[in-house]
Amino acid sequence: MQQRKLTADDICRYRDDGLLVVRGWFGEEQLQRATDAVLRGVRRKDVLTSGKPYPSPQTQYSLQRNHVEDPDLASISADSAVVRAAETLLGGDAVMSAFVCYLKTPGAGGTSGDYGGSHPTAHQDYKTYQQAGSSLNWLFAIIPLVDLDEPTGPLYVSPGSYKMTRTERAGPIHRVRRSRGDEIAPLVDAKLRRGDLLFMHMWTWHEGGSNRSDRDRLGIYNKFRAGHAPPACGPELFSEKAHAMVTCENRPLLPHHGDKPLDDARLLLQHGDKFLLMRNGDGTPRWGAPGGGVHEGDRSRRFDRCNLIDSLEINVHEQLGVEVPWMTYLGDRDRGDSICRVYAHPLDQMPTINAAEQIETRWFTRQEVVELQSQDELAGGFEADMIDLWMDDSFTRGVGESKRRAAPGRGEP
Ligand SMILES: O=C(O)CCC(=O)C(=O)O
Ligand SMILES: [Fe+2]
Repeated sequence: MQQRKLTADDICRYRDDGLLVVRGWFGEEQLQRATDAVLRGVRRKDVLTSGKPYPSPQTQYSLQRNHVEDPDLASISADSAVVRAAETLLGGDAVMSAFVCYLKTPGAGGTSGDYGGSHPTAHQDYKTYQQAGSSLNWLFAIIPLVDLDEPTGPLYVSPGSYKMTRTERAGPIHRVRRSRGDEIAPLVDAKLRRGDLLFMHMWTWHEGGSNRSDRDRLGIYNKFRAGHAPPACGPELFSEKAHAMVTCENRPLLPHHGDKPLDDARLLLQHGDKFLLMRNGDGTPRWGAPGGGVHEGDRSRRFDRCNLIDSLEINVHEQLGVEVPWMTYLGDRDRGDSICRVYAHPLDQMPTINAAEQIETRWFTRQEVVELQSQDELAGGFEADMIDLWMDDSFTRGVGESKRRAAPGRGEP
């Protein structure tokens, strides 16, 4: 095993190129255990393969999220030297936002083009509608488990392409102007080999080649994000077991976890120093944030089941007659049998509220919400906490969108 710590030169290269390949990072024993774990994993029945058992030809198998419960996948993913290096590049504490492993059998195709439509084959994975992709400070830690050579399907990357994407501050959030595929430098083969480690910036354009060899193409494609840069469309929840297993020097790396269903989503609507709460004339007289249950569109996806923005858009429109084009994730609250997810949306102008029959609305200051809480007049009980989270400017927040709005008609993920 060679280098396990980034040098000043590595850090400069990452800043210049938006990617860094460190050769020979992993030892053979760790690689073999991970490889065996992937092969165990793809034989499981719950793997996402459109029902084709491994090894069917021309098929991509994905191990995601709770497959990290396999100890050999957990240990390579939470490898402390990898996490420390990710923290150096992210500029702060890192958490794991996605565990992903792909295995492509011979004949499987390459990755598809960008969802924005500006490149036919390459893409970048900053996406306002995708759980890990919608954070504003994240990177890939890619661990090829075979040589990604010409026949097996290289990973092509566009050095420096991340610099073409720009952000601008818009009040409490940042907006991203994603670069277009025709603005970037040509893609080159990253020449990844088994044992290497690739760090890749969230805005770097890339493309995975098709597998024209006679063996499997496999690797781990994890995402790490800065702890203060939550995913704008809401994180996936890992199992409690995964949460307990995936730690780095005793620090849990999976902050979003829970085995209960996410079945409620609420919106904190802010205008100036006021927040809109509503109550239902025929129900309990408590005041709560608008929102409610999860609609079919958000339930039916296999991936990104935690993006509840579409449901919330629908519910808020029904309740208040207000169109909310985007929102940003704040936090989750345990409600006993289930989990409630809360988003926020700031309004520049006071909206016209056309509340549904029976619904009463009122704008409250934070202090008034705190008073409602002390009088036990809040429906959720977490409304004041969420206001405090929203006002905490140590977080870097972006725009979260429903998939229906951001990428209509696009397949998974
Ligand atoms: O197949 C590959 O090597 C690239 C996969 C990819 O684009 C991704 O994981 O985001
Ligand atoms: Fe990608």
